[in-house]
Amino acid sequence: MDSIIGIKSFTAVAVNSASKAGEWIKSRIGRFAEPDLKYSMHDLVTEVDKGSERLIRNLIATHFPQHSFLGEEGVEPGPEASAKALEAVEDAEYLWIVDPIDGTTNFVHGFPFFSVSIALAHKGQVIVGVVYDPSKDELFVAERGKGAYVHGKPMNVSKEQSLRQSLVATGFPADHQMALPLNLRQIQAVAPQVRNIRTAGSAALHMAYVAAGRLSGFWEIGLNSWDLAAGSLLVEEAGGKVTDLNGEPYHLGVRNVAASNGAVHGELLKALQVE
Ligand code: 2AM
Ligand code: CA
Ligand code: CA
Ligand code: CA
Repeated sequence: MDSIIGIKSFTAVAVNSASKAGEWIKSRIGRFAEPDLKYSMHDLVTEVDKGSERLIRNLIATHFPQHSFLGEEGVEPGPEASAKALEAVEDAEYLWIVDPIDGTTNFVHGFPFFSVSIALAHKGQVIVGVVYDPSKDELFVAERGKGAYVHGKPMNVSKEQSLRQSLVATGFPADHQMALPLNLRQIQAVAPQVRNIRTAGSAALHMAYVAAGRLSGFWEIGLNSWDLAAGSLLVEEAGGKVTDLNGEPYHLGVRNVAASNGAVHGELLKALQVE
């Protein structure tokens, strides 16, 4: 009984933090100082990313001061620093994993497809996932073993049985040396096999759309735990499948991800086997 009560209040805090941060982010569209470049000209951060993370971190700390916290803006840029930061906390009893704005480039350009992503992991397993889209005021919530919901309505993955009938999404990696060329080869392999491909710029929201049945599948390479943790639970609880590109089940260290309605997963992974 304890754990049920506990998980409920975890979810309430996650939802409350995501919607408060989302409202604030929305109020700052077009109202922020010149973005800083993090790793390259493709990697932006604004005062709004930092402010959103601070807001969420403070709200969570008020309720759960003992819990660990991993947020994108608290970590040095680059894949090595991200991997190290995750390693340092992934065995924590309770770990909050937060992307304060997923889709910063969209936020900066006023393209209304970005989200706040908040996950809670218990000993490395995601037990609560919340993704909030302030532009559409859509709140996606999942609790492990209890299903996934959009605004309180149960969500289910889509029913397509083959790639031919599938609408899938991907994301262009920021690393233009290795990852982007690989992604472009993947797109070349996948495009002829699917109905069409979308790439809208927020991995967390793409995952939520797979959970909601709006996309049959999604893949992206070079992501981090804060991009995927919340969305992974949304997809799983909506009846879908989340793995790495070798088909290994999702865990917090997965950087190259495939998510789908389950039925087209094998076909998608196969199509993605390019050099
Ligand atoms: P962000 O907006 O939080 O940075 C789009 O393809 C996805 O890639 C988004 O989820 C985006 O998250 C992420 N992304 C953007 N720049 C990145 C970078 N330099 N390294 C890794 N992921 C990045
Ligand atoms: Ca970023
Ligand atoms: Ca992100
Ligand atoms: Ca971010």
